[in-house]
Amino acid sequence: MVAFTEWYEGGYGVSFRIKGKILDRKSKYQRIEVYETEGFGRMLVIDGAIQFIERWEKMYHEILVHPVLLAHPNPRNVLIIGGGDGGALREALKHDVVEKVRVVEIDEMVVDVVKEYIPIDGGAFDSERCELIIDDGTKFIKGDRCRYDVIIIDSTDPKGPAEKLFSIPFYRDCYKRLNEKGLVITQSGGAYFDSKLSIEVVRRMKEVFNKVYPFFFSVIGYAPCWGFSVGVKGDIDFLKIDMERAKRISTEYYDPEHHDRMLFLPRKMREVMESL
Ligand code: AG3
Repeated sequence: MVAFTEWYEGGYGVSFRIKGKILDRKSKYQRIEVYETEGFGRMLVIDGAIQFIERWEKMYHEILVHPVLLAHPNPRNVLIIGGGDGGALREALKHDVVEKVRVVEIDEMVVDVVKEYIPIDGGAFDSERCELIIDDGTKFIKGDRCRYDVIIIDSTDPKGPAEKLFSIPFYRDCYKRLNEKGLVITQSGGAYFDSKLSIEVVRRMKEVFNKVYPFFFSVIGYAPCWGFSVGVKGDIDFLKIDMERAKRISTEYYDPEHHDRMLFLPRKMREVMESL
């Protein structure tokens, strides 16, 4: 039996049986691999970390995109940092009020590989509402003069090129680039096998944003209970969403009817988060 396993601290593994390796390339920034899994389609792995599996990627991309877009009263301008696979872009474009989505991906090879071998963007990169920029997100945001309603940080983990995307100076730059009111969401590691990261992201975001909402959602392919953290600028209440707009969007995993329940945290985690 051939399997691919991603190991977490302490020896916890996330494993898939595979039919074969489709691709193994090194870019300027990272190692990119694509596998054919036995039962769930293709899988993208970057520097040994599972990024998504075709069959399950919506679990992550829906949760990363819809809660923040529906909590914003009028999200017209969206910035995605990372997200070179186009999954978050595809979900963002489902919102008819969104006029423009700019994707800033550091590694062009990710875009090319996914387009050719696992095109989950479903044509989203060809949309007139999308602009793809190949650049380092931290550098880009410093020189950027645009304002956004929502910023989505769809990055790899904070080892290697993505490390700066988890820093206070970067969160400050995001805050500056938001309109008067706005939201930022970032993936923030597993609740149990990366808890230090989940906690640290919230601590750092609290230094910058007016309000921070951490939550966890199970994403097949990642460690159990994957972390997401939302930072709010202005007086947006992340617990309230626009149900009218929600009705116009089809989802498999994110359930607008139970939006607030998504913020339930395991007890210890809640206590830690509240103490920050
Ligand atoms: N988001 C990657 C989430 C982090 C996965 N981490 C891990 N497996 N250790 C980027 C890919 C989806 N657009």
